[in-house]
Amino acid sequence: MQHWDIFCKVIDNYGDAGVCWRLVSQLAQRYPLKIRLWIDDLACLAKLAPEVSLEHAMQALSPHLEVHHWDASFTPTYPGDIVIEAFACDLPPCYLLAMAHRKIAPVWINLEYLSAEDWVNHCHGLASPHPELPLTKYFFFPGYTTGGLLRETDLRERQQNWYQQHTSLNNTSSSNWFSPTTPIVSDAIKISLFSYDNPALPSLLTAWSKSPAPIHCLIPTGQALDQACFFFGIAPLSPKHTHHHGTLYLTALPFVAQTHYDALLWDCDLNFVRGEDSFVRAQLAGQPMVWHIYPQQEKAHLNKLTAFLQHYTQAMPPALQQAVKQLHFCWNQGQDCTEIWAIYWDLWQKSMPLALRQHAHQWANQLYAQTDLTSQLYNFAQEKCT
Ligand code: TRH
Repeated sequence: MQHWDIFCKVIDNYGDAGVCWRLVSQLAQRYPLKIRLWIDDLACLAKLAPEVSLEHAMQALSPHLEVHHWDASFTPTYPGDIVIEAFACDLPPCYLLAMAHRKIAPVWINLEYLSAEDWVNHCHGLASPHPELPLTKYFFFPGYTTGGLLRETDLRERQQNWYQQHTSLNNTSSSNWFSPTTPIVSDAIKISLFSYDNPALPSLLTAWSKSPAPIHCLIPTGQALDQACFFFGIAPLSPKHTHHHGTLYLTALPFVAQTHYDALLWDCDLNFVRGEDSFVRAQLAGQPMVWHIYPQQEKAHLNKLTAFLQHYTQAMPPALQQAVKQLHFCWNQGQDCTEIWAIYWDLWQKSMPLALRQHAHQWANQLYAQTDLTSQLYNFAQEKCT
């Protein structure tokens, strides 16, 4: 049985663990492999995957999948046949040496961050020989024209089943997220908001509280919720509690397991997402979305954002294309979003009521037509083995 080692260092937030967890779960489900996930922050992983225990430095979650706490006491272990270094996290030096001493050198792959920029097309799959050891590292880029996106094989089916169940119950889906005392505003537009601290947030909250139609904003516990509560001058909302201001209903959500997060995206009319993994899930959900990109030094993230929007908005009618781009730039540069929100709202709800939804649906179809990341990565590794 082929043996895979996947190394993950959590820089901050949840994305590094989120991507690695999805990858190992999918590999373990699809292929006859023995997988070890080495991660330096078990607590972060356990938030996404509650089956992970904080008590055990090594735990077998299934016959094919082990989770190991990667800490300073890392001791040399026999390396896997395939070694994945997530996001250039630098392997432990003793492990690297052990790789070099294996009779057949492992296939060593650096799984990079997702980007729609052109240059990734040239770098995807490139080999880089180690300067001193008899090892070669390959660069694998997730992406729209490169290594694909993480996607479970049954995702679409689960989404369709979810819609069927909830619409057949007369659309009580939202009640899953709220406490029984929360008013269900039946005609409200539902918006999920998962973002970083953002100076633009007050302008959106203000616009939503003076909206032509009620808006129900669902915010997972975290930075955006803290910021929203501070803006309204209220004590931090406990999960499932609601603050009502003008036409805005703001409900705090608990941070749910990764397997449950999709249902929130499916349930909402518009999703504000961030980083990498929630951003991909929102696209696969086939609902309109706004991306808060992870800020990088020297504003490198703005090039990444531009490249994505170029692809994402290409098939939109020009007015919508412009509004979507502008909303993204205002939001990501922390500028006042009042005006652009009014334009976006008008196009979305009045002038072109179906255009955004249809576009989001078509975009998701395009992504589903592409081979997913796990299959591509597995095939890439097998090619390099031979
Ligand atoms: O949390 P993020 O901002 O993560 C990252 C990291 O900051 C990382 O360092 C950076 O490199 C990367 O972004 C680009 O955003 P992301 O990627 O969306 O990860 C969030 C994860 O949390 C994702 O797997 C979805 C999951 N999630 C839940 O499981 N439950 C929840 O309730 C919510 C809101 C999210």
